[in-house]
Amino acid sequence: RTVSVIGMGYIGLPTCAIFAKSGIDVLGVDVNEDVVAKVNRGEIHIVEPELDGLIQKMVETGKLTAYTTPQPADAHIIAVPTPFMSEHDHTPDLSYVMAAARSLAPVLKRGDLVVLESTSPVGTTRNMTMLLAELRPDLRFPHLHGEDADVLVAYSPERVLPGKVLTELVDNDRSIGGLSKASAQRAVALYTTFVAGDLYITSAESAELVKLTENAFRDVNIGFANELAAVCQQLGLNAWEVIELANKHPRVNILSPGPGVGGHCIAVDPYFIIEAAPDSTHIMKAARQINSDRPYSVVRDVEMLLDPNKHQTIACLGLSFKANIDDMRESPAVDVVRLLSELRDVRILAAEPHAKGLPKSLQGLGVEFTDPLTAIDKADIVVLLVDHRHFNLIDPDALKDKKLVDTRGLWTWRKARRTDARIEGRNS
Ligand code: SAJ
Repeated sequence: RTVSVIGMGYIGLPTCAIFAKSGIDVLGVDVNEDVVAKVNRGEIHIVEPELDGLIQKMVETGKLTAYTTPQPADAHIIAVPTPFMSEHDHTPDLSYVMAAARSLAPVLKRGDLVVLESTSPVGTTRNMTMLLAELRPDLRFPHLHGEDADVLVAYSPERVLPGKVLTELVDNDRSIGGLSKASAQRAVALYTTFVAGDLYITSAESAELVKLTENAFRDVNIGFANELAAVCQQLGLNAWEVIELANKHPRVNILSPGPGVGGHCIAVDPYFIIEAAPDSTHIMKAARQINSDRPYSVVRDVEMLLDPNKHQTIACLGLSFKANIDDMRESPAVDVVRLLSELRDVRILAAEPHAKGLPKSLQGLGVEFTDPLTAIDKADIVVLLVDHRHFNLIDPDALKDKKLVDTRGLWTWRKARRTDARIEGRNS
């Protein structure tokens, strides 16, 4: 049996590795020639724990081979990006999915299974199938021929967390949305080769919305935490303390405030629901607004601490989009540093222990890259942007004479909490 995976990115490449590990011959496909050449040398172009060794082994044993165009196979998985059009136009950009379908169409044959894994607006799997049917009038597809189709089509979204991809791919439950019963069953048979979690069958449209819903849920909950942070700031209270104590309630579980929501999914996916149902998405829209305004409110907090008569140094700690990873793309921390660099009469020092230098978007803005302790030492104001474990270990004495903007509550609450008295419950 052969499986081809179209798109060897953050999801596609680990998926290639896991299928190959379970004994299937895998054909990895990517339009980027460098990626293909790299994979065929047993190397990888993304950072993900334990992926490099596994890819190397699978290529060496001949289980994984990479190509620049789709190849004949029994099952084809499409795992390409679905961004939105631009920063100002949040309509989904489906060109990668449709281009993948176009390139796949010529190699499709009777009995093949096609699974779309890319996060997609509701209806994409069906639209993609319509395109395949147009390009291959000699084959029957499930949107027209139901259970009598020649090619089976399904949607099954990944839900893995960057940094834990190889374990979550195996352990997480999965939704499988078939365009027909037979499609769903074939997709279930495919994923049982490596998924240890449960597989739930539904329609392609429901599965599409399930994926979007998961990330919109998280965005709304982070939005609630960020709104609470603004309320607490107005009332002179510590948001992290309020949240921690509210979370002692057995049915309350508030997430953590921060400088905004980054990454490639949570700040994007809610728009796919909002676009589809603009009149019914008040909470999702509000959360998006709150979360995308956060970098500006961090800058306002810094401005309040600035002395207008002095040239001051601001140390920004952390540039990645979340704790303990090196990924600085779509990072609210990077947005904050960029906005701070526009202020007058300030020197900006940025530190990111997981990186060797500034990301491209901060180069040429006068921002200096340095290590955290040097940045703190030279700073009048220290802005903590990412709750890396590394920053937890910083000696509080180093921060003693500094003005602090702690966007993650790492120093101002978590440290204080350790020394606070807690009255133990009777059963403890
Ligand atoms: N964040 C907060 N406060 C929190 C939690 C997160 O401000 O309490 C921020 C983070 O700092 C980061 C952003 O939100 O900037 C997103 O981080 P994340 O850890 O919530 O999520 P991602 O983007 O790494 O991965 C998410 C996951 N989705 C959910 O948890 C519902 C993952 O399971 C998905 O597979 C992934 O999106 C995806 O690919 O869709």
